[in-house]
Amino acid sequence: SLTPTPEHKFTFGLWTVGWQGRDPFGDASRPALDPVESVTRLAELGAYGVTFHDDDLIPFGATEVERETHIKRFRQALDATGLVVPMATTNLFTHPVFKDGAFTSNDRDVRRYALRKTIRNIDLAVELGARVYVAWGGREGAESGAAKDVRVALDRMKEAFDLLGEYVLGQGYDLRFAVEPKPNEPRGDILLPTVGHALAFINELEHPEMVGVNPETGHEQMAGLNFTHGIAQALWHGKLFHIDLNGQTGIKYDQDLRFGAGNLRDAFWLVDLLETAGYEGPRHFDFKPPRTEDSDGVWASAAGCMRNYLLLKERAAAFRADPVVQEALRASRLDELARPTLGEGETLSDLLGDRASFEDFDVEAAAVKGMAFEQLDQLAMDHLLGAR
Ligand code: XYL
Repeated sequence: SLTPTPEHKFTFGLWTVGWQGRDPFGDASRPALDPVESVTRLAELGAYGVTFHDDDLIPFGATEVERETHIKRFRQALDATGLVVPMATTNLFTHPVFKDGAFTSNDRDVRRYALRKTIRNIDLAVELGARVYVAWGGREGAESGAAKDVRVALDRMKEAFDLLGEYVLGQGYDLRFAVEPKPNEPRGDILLPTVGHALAFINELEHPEMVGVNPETGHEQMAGLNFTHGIAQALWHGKLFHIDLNGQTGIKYDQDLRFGAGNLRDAFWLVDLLETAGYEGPRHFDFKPPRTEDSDGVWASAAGCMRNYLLLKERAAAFRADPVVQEALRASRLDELARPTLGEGETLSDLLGDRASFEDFDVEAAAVKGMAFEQLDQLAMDHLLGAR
């Protein structure tokens, strides 16, 4: 069905529907949105949960008493609606103190402050039931070469994740981290720019098992990469701890369109993958309703994210169930890809001794055989366009 329900596990960041439309060229085009209203409206639309940066919920600089009030109101809204908080994160980018980054700022005091700010919000995240803590390195980066010694900055980044891991273990929290890669914006170049960079970095940590990735559709596409392939590799490594879904049209500024807008075909393959690969985490939307929209447009945009996901889920399921597609998959030899290259019990020396695999292999005959990918892809297109 195309009606979102909590079972679909759709979640939204408070900062998404709450985005006021401020951009580098223009002021806010919408009034501030009360997080309590966001919770209520999202629940009405069929969402499962909400996520937040510390400062989305508790304005930066709030007193302790104000902080408690904000948390209490939010908690009441969660209780009233049944919405959950599966993930939280830290704002380490808005305040000018973070202009050179947080965990990797050249200013050591800023790094210490960033860790304290993060740890404070980790406590709150856990209190609210979060199991994943996202870390987007918003301003961890540089605009010029000598400004950042990248190898040393990575030492500091590792130090930060090791300390955060130590804290979580020490507290006995059931919480894992998810690194969110992004190639650029707001910095000229951001550290850990892609899923691949992040996966390699994680292996160097004290507790790699506690850290995975939170890839965002538009971020990989800003780097010209195939998002679905990145997600597939993250799944292959057992590292897809969370996901940020949105829309993007190629290599340009971070558009944060609603899910399904932008690269629709990649969205189709992504949903096909998530729905068949056993990913059980939230389907989290990290989008920005364009600043042209008023409040009705904001909720239409949020509803559109979920509707497009469900539409694509239907189309992808129909594609997989179609006997003609199954035949086309065989014609494209996907079943053969799934077979190990060596036979059962066969060894490397068996392969080396197998004349059929080399000396007697008819290279020319193998080379002329087509892969039949075009027929297969057109079937996908027909399903995506609702023509089958
Ligand atoms: C901005 C990022 C953030 C993170 C959370 O491009 O997507 O919204 O998801 O800090």
